Amino acid sequence: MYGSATTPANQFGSQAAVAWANGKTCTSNVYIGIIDEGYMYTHEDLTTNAGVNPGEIGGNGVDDDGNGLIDDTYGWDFANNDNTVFDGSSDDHGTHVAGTIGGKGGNGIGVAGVCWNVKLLSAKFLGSRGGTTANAIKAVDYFTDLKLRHGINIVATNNSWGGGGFSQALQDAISRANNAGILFIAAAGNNSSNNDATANYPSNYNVANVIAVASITNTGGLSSFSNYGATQVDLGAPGSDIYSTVPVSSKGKVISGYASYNGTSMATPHVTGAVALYASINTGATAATIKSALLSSVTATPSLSGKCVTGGRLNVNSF
Ligand SMILES: [Ca+2]
Ligand SMILES: [Ca+2]
Ligand SMILES: [Ca+2]
Ligand SMILES: [Ca+2]
Repeated sequence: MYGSATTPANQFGSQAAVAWANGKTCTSNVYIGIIDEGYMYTHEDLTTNAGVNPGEIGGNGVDDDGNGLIDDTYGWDFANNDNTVFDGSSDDHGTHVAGTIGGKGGNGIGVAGVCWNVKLLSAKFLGSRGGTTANAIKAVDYFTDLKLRHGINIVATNNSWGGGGFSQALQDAISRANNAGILFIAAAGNNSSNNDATANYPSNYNVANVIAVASITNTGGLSSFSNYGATQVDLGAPGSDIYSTVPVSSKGKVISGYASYNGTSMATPHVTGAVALYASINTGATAATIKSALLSSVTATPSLSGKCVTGGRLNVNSF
């Protein structure tokens, strides 16, 4: 989250803390869909930013909003087909992603996400054995439906996942999200490989709303694990040794905790948080406008030159 003018300073940080110092701390009128594991919406540093489906009354056993899902208050668990999107300490990856997007800022505890005030919603499709493409499609369409039928201001989904070959059905779902004005921000993958040569999905889907994110280190290098691609990856963002929220098992209970993770999964939510921040300031900006502003505001970075479309890294403050 550091930047050139923070203490400590790190020019290779996302510059989010510079944006905060300039008064850009987000507003809660923006929703982000997390397509991942579930996330710990009761976490001490996430609960303030836990979004709820406004059309659904929780706990009454009735599908109030008519989307076919009963009591989908915080989202839906497509992996287990139930309404508990948080199922314990195994939902650590999703919780880590959530904290980078929208850990509550300025509350004196834990971490701060790029977007201090945001509404997070969950479409869980990853479980202990991964997830299926069929459930990924349901997860993408879940948010598209919430936006189209309820007018919820969902500006982007965070997709810190990958695997499987090309799926026309998944591409069609991403296109439906595109038509609904929802950006699809995707991890480039962790195989140290070139996505132009070997396609990585979903980050390689050729739909206008897709933004593919590589990972950089705190010294500005391409992370050793990170995929890249001069035409198939858009930009870099911090993804090595990222400290964020996790659930922790302790004495038979699950409590709020923090941990450092590595991956393009961790780079991606920096971009998603930045998109949320931009959307909160530029109310009504279209997905195309947001993407264009994002990609034109990067900081040129030698390690990313020729390795991604922009040749640069996320700069939250100039975005
Ligand atoms: Ca429902
Ligand atoms: Ca209900
Ligand atoms: Ca569940
Ligand atoms: Ca905090």
